Amino acid sequence: MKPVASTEPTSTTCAYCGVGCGINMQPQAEGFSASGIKTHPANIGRVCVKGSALGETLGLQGRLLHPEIDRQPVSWALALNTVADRLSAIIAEHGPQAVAFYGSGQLLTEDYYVANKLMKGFIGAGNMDTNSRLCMASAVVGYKRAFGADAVPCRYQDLEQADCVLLTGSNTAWAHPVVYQRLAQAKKDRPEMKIIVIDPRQTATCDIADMHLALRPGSDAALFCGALNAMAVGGGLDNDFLQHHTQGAEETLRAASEWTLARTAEFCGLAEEQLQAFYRLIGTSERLVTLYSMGINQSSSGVDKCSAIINLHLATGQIGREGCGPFSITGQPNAMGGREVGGLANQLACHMGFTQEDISRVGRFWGSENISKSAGLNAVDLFRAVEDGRIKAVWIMGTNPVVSLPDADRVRGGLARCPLVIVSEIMCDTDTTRAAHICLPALGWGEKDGTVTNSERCISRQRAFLPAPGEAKPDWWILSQVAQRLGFAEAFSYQHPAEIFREHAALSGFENNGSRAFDISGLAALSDVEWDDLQPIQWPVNVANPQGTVRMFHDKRFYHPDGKARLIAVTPRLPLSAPSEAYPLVMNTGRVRDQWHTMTRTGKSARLMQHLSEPFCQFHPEDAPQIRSGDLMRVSSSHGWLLLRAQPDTLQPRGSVFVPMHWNSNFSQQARVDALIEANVDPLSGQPESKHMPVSIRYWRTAWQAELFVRGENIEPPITSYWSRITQPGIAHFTLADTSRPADWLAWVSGQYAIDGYLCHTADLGDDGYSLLAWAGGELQLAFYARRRPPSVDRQAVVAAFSSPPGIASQRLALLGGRAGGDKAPTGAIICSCFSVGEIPIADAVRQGCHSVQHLGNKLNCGTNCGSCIPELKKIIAAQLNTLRAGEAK
Ligand SMILES: Nc1nc2c(c(=O)[nH]1)N[C@H]1C(S)=C(S)[C@@H](COP(=O)(O)OP(=O)(O)OC[C@H]3O[C@@H](n4cnc5c(=O)[nH]c(N)nc54)[C@H](O)[C@@H]3O)O[C@H]1N2
Ligand SMILES: Nc1nc2c(c(=O)[nH]1)N[C@H]1C(S)=C(S)[C@@H](COP(=O)(O)OP(=O)(O)OC[C@H]3O[C@@H](n4cnc5c(=O)[nH]c(N)nc54)[C@H](O)[C@@H]3O)O[C@H]1N2
Ligand code: SF4
Ligand SMILES: [Mo]
Repeated sequence: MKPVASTEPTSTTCAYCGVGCGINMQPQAEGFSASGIKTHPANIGRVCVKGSALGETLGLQGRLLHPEIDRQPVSWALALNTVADRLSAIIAEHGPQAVAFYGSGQLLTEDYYVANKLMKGFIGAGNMDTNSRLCMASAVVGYKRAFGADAVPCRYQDLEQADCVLLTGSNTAWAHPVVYQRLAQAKKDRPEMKIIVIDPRQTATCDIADMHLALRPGSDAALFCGALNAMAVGGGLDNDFLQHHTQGAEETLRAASEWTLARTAEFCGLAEEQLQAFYRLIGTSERLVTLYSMGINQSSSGVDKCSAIINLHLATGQIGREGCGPFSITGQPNAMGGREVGGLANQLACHMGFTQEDISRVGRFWGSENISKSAGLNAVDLFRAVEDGRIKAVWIMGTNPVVSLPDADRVRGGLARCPLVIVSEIMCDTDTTRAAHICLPALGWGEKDGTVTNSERCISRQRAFLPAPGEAKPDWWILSQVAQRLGFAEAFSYQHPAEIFREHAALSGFENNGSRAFDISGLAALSDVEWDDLQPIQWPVNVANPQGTVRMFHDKRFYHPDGKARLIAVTPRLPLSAPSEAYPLVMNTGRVRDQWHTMTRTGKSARLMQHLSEPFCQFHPEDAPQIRSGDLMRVSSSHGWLLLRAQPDTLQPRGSVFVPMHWNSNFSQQARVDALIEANVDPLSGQPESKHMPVSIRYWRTAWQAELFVRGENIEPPITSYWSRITQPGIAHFTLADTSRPADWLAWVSGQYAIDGYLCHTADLGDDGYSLLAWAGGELQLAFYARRRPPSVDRQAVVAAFSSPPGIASQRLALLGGRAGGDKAPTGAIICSCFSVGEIPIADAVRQGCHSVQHLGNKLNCGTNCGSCIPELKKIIAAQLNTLRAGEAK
């Protein structure tokens, strides 16, 4: 492996999404800069804002650096012995079914393989599941039902080669930005290419769409059945393909025939004309790709939705060719790797299941007679079993279930009752480590070495370029050490991740003979050096396909025993929970552009937090006219409530609100959205319906709102009913609010922070508010601005004053008013995170004549790097032009 402290760039794979971009990390005088690798097939040199900010999230603040038992640091020896002893005792007393592992698509393949092998092969229970249950489980079952294998038939290039791309349940612009950039470029190069976005919300992705179908939430299966029926009626089927290469067409077409234009339009809440136009576009496209993501998978009928999509592709022969295919895009950097090793509880290993044959085969390969004979519990059931005591020990690695699982408070309650909770983490204080008895410090991205597989089945290396911090260790090492102490030394004697990779590759080819899609036996003989140098390669990689270049299903042979694909007749169903009088709106949840999941990593970057800095709820203004922008609002479901910033938005469909999934309880008082969500799951995949929860919303009356800046790290928020933390370098920054006003502001602030003895400048605005600047040694220590409404504070100016205090009285006075002294203009919310360009200068530039994204880019640089902000730039241009025109019309 590369010597640490080299001045050469390290080529690695991005830590974030399933696009799996190749990234060069170049050492700088201070830290590292990230840039896209031109030869990587996933991104061809591109990078998005999260990728380009990777260097900013490498700091060690908040890291878990030592093993801990009951939150006290202990030696590795003691931690590992304790884990092994306590697991052994529980297994001895209650049997192997009493223990469970819960892993993550953010583990590397090598880590994942060892975890799965230990649980399913040696402890002998099936209870190893993963957060991919919340993410890809429905897509996996959809593929397996259709093809007999969990094999994604597409490449990113197909998106560029298609005549028509359907993006359904995917906010590609924000969640898979480099794929979006590639699509946007392809559309520019070939304007005749059609892009259709299917999403109840009008998202940033709609910016490049020729058509947006804002369908009724949860109605996608009907839309695709309707499309299939329209193809059948209009003569658009590939009958030859259906006859020779598929089964199930007859029943499927019969079931679809009920989805007439009128019925589909009614069910989906779309106009017949729009549906007709949609069918026409599909029908006239030689090459169709359907890219689908969480709006499809996270559903109580997610598998059927996947099948409805795949049916359309099989019936029209849009598969196994260039520019075609049903393409489920993965979320996490190694979601696909987890599927390969068998990380889901219903898989055994390497695309094998729990058939007698597979159990025997894997047992012989691993040299174990104790292979689990049956599938284990999937994530939701697993945490229910933790709650009701069937599971007495759970080991959580690389995921934060107290934030991300539905019914999250119940998950937290279950963990609190569990006799043994082990958490392998990179961060010290997460909602999940708070529930742990034993915390094990893992190496993070940039420190660890291994492989990941992206959405297009491309295996790439993640390479270390940083020294191991503290006592942190690779996840595979931690697992192997525990396995050895459990008595499985021989099977877990790994010294190097390449050994694990070779074993995994060998198992994939073991007695395979073309029967299993996942076969990377061509990589089983890599030397350590070859593994280290491994260039991105798409599986399968075997004798028949040594370079990984052969297209999946090009020969129209599938993995069912008869070699034929299956069409599956489906009955479209709406989500399980319907709105009611008490909870009349539906809450949709998902991602924002610049944050990753539960924010344990992206939350460290001040730059990434400038885009959307508080947890929010978007709703159509007519659904709650009494709630205005700048208010706080309470969002309640039958399970709990949240306090969020109100974002009325006419682009939000009536009847539906949107709340981001990201904010954890380190970042906001009451914003863990999964605490509100019922754990309704798909009966076939066990995947929860995370995008559809009936809620009510109401105005939350505040007596005051404030912004607070306090010098220092690890500063606790003050005691208030609402707070939210905004990352700033060296400063704790909070937005605050409460329902009653303290009698004495100074006493209130000094009751929370030690500012006694500091020089205080204050401005008492009576009922309207209060400002306070506290100084010590000539340096600003604390700044506080309370107002009746959200105070208008130039955040950059206040943050800057902490490092360069204003020299003259007029500037201090300006600072007390929350403004920069002198002529420095405020920037407002940051729109372009790459160049930190704010909303105010952008709007000013539009008013001064920059009426296109290109113009704005020339003037301010915004949108010229990763391009993720282009949809928002367009929105600002449109809004400003509207205002200008309205002004002219008067
Ligand atoms: N910035 C950022 N990028 C990420 C991540 C992140 O945390 N942050 N996470 C990664 C991960 S793990 C994943 S899984 C992916 C997820 O990527 P996406 O699935 O693209 O992201 P989401 O925002 O969860 O949801 C996508 C869209 O589904 C829509 N939707 C909701 N209900 C329905 C419906 O009934 N039908 C249809 N057609 N659409 C619906 C939502 O309105 C939303 O716009 O993103 C990956 N990339
Ligand atoms: N309401 C709602 N809920 C959702 C979703 C949604 O759209 N809506 N999306 C779901 C989806 S698709 C997903 S994928 C999940 C994601 O949810 P989680 O997996 O819970 O989210 P992360 O924040 O990525 O958690 C990863 C954890 O692993 C830690 N970590 C990072 N690197 C390493 C490492 O190398 N080793 C170890 N041991 N730990 C590490 C991080 O600090 C972090 O705490 O959320 C799901 N939950
Ligand atoms: S698109 Fe995804 S993989 Fe690529 S740089 Fe952005 S976050 Fe990383
Ligand atoms: Mo995901």
